[in-house]
Amino acid sequence: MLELSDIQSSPQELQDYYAQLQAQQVTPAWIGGGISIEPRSEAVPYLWRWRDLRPQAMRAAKLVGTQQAERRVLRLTNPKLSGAASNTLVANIQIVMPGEIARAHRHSAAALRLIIEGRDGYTVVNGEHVPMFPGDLVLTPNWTWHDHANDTDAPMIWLDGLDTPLIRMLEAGFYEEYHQERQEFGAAVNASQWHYPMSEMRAALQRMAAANTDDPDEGIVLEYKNRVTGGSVMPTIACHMQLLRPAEKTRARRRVCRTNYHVVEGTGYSVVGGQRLDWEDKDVFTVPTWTFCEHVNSGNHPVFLFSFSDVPVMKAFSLYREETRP
Ligand code: GTQ
Ligand code: FE2
Repeated sequence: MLELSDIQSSPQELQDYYAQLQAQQVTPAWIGGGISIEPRSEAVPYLWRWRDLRPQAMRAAKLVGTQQAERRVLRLTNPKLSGAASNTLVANIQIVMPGEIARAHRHSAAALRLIIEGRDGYTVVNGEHVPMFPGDLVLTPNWTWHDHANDTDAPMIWLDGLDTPLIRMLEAGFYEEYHQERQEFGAAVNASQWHYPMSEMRAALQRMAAANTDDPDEGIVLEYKNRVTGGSVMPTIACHMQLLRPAEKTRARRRVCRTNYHVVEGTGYSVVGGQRLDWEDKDVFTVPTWTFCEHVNSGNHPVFLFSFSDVPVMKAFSLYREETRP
């Protein structure tokens, strides 16, 4: 008969054994925490208000130059993490003032920008001039050269999303400076492979709303499709834009991924892990993995909710799950 073995050791024997193992840099796997029955995040839901962020971005622009700061960036920091909004993806606010440039470099972290304020500043991506208008999504995939410039008369402020915490976890961080401060570039290219204008996204969502073709679980939401591959915008990051009609309330959903949201426009709230986050134009909030989340438009105008997540990473390893709360 085969059975579970039942061995009663003395506490002293066990203690001596564990001490020996420790001295040999070996750990018994049967003591201490191990597996959890479902994902539990160190990170917590959190909201950053634009009305608090904007003045601090303007202050940064007074206190430090782009000579001093490679990038003049404020990292939105999850209360339970160090210097990052989520475990895999950072959400940062960057400001480039009139007449300023942010010098050219490249890195193994992938980055996106969602333009918040200012119009007609630009990023040069691998020698291509990418225009920036409010709500536009600009990509700088990993190892692409990029520099930013603002030759307008108003500040350019945007939200940066990068997979730096993931890259750090994978110990794959590389970084290189370009041999010049700026790249050479030609005429602006609209809707290039690096550029997803808000005007297109808005029109596509409004068409969906008019046709009433929304999924009851998801609502009216579109994923940005990489113009070259047809897949997620970048290998590690997927981007979505959701339209919430006035008084619309989504069903509570949870997913195995980390998601950072940005309110492009509108007023409402999200209930994230039982916590209500009231938001308005340009606020940013983070949703940890496997946390129920529902969104409500409490205003009289449509809400446009942008989000970026690490779903492609989870899918690549067959780890992705999602569910609607029954
Ligand atoms: O604009 O190149 O927020 O390299 C963090 C790192 C922005 C950028 C960030 C970066 C950039
Ligand atoms: Fe960069």
